[in-house]
Amino acid sequence: MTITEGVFSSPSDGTLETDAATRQAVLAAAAEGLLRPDKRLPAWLLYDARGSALFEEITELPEYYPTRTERAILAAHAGEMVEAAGLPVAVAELGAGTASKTRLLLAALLERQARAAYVPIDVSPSALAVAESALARFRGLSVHPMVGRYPEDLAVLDAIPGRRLLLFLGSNLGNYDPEPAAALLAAVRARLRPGDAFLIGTDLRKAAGVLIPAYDDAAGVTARFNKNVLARLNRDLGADFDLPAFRHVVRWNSAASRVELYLQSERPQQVRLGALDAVARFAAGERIHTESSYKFTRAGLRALFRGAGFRWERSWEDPRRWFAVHLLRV
Ligand code: AVJ
Repeated sequence: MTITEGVFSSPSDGTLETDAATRQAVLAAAAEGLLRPDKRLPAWLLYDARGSALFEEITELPEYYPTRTERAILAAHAGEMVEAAGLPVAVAELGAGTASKTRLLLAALLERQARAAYVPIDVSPSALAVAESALARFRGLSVHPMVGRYPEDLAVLDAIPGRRLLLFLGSNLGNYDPEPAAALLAAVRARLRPGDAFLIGTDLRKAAGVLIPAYDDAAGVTARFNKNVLARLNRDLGADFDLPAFRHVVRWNSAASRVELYLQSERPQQVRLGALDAVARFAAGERIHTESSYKFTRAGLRALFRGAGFRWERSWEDPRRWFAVHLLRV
């Protein structure tokens, strides 16, 4: 297959730090999120090179069940999943990261078709570089990494000819509030063609006693992951956040069915946002909302998928029913 060159910004040429387009988006996010009473930052900001490496560490924590649960579902059913998608197929993935779980699907696919294309799309060039080198030993696989965000950069899917299997794993959908989540799914749906398949992994609602430790681990890795967003703003924006003056706070919001991550200012302080030529003011105890991680119900998911114009085909779950992977059609 051929993919139009130039559509992709390759992670292997140039620096692994923030590119110009991403830097503009960082500035816009800080301007919009930090100069207001209810402070917030978009979750994608967490994934610079260090944030992506810390997230990989999170996936290995004993308390963080989603990655190993989804991996077990994929390990048990990868063959069925790719066959259900319909072969031959080219694979694309939103938020691919290092593609550590995707390798199970790609291996199952390459047992059934000799050659395959894989287009991992991610905001983190360093994570994509890891994915690319890990996949180099997969015979017959051509990898075309793409640095981008979604829904903004979904047009890249148009360049992939033939039947496509689009992956959206890791409950990455859970980072989106209900309205943007519905809009993202509708935008994905609009890019897919008849015959394409959409495989999406979603974390399910469960006891707060399981959820909270998954985001507030004993080793403090998630706290470092969360605070790293401030280090990123110091670098990309020339801000002067004092990291020790902020505390990692995790809440389970049952009404909204989401885990909420915050950075709480431990004292009154002013932070200069260099490139924005502005100052963010914090009262003692004031928080920045840095991430939400929605936990879905089956009924909620069915409504969300249907509302976006998808046809649900089947789901796979782990025995504890903590996580689900769904195959959807246009
Ligand atoms: C990558 C969005 C699925 O919400 O569980 C993990 C991110 N943040 N620990 C999640 C995350 C803190 C993760 N997702």
